[in-house]
Amino acid sequence: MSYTSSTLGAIIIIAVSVQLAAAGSISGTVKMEGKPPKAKTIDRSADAKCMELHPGDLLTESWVVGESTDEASQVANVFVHVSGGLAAKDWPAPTAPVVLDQKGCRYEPHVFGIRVGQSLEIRNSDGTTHNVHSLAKNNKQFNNGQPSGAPALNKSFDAVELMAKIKCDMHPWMSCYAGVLDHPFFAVTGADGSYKIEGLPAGTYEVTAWHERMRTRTQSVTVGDDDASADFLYQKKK
Ligand SMILES: [Cu+2]
Repeated sequence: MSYTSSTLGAIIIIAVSVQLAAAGSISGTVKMEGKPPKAKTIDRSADAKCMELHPGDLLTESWVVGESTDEASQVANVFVHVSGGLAAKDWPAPTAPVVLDQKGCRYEPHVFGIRVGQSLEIRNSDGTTHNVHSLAKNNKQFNNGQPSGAPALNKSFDAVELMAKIKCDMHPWMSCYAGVLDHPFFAVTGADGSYKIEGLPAGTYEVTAWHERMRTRTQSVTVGDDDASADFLYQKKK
């Protein structure tokens, strides 16, 4: 049988509308009232290599903010995830690993999401020795030295954990955080505080934002045919 162009058009339209009905998204921006403490310059004099590897100042990463006024600041490195309302279902973890790099004596990325059972490939791109020390609470901890040029370490997490801290004992300023989930509905805010969680079936969900220096915030969000929006505003501590 041969398809006319109008039949093909109809098939394409049906395919697109099925996809739209099956998957929505939640997006928004995370801000805090006022301005956070200023990032500090890290003293790297204990390891000359770290001075070389990261020219210019190396700044603390507890507070990375985008646009910042006296009223509000966009906050990066917030882990936003669906924390309730998902139908009981297995969401197979991707076979591709999450890559965590040590570069210029800092971790890249500083905050990331990973699935239970998914491989975490830890690279050392620096010409110096790091050790990768997991302080996980729900998962087995690990502590491995990784000299310059050593092959990547492959790790994984067996259980959900919010958040598993990883640090370097050689360079005390180096830390990062992994949000370990058994589903794919999470995102980390970028430099402008924005995030987007995609592929959600229609429904009402609990969405939680985590930041290393602030308490978690949770709100209820309904995803329908349109993309839902959920902003978070951290109030100043009273
Ligand atoms: Cu290190």
